Amino acid sequence: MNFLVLTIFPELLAAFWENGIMRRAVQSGTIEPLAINIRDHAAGRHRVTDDRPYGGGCGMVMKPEPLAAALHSARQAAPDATVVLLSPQGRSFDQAMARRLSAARGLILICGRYEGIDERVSEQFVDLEISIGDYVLTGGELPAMVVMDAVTRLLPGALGNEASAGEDSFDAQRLDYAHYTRPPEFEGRSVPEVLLSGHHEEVAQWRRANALMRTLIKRPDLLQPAALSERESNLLIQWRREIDRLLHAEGGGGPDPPSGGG
Ligand code: 4HQ
Repeated sequence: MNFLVLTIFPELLAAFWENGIMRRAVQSGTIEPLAINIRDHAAGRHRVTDDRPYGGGCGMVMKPEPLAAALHSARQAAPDATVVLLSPQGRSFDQAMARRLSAARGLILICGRYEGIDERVSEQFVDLEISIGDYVLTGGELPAMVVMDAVTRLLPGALGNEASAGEDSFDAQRLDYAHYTRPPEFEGRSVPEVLLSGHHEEVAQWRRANALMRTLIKRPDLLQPAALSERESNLLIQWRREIDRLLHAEGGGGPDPPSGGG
């Protein structure tokens, strides 16, 4: 997949593309990334890319002409690519959107700086406006990297192991289960016994239950009752009974509080 990033700071992307799974994806031809310096498409001796806002006020706005010219050159490299603008006004990025984008013919990612880009560029050229979250950054480069990272690991061959991306917790609307590696005891804490047992079906059961419990405790908003399997509904009912039993146990006050100490 072609990733064409329009930015005034192309150096920001180099480290991202030159390391880890992104680097491997470049080497295997899974992705073909290119940063296009908007300044290279700006006119005049000073190659100015920003200007003062009409109507006054603080901050600067990215001029439309250099952006349009940079976009034109990106379109020549990838005529069928989806044009994405990274901005806080965009639709919230999530795993489902990453999945949809992984089927695109390519992505042209426009990274604004300052107060953002001239609205007419957005109206004229942008297919999709994406926000990576409700906070304000200094530029669209980090959001563009977030989108490319999430999309790349979904492309065939990018992770080496085809199963990995398909087993993602968010595709199943669940958090991941807890992971452990050696040593079997660390600072007095043991790895759950069942994971050392070699019983694959029991391990799988423990992981499903662990993922469900973590989701219930940490992100209950993810649990859609309709999306629960019968096995999961039964687990939830069982846990609720156990919690009720503990809350209404004789003595009323519940178990003794922890002693502190540590
Ligand atoms: N910005 N998700 C302002 C973001 C942002 C976000 C990008 C800040 C664009 C001009 N982009 N510039 N959050 O905060 O995507």
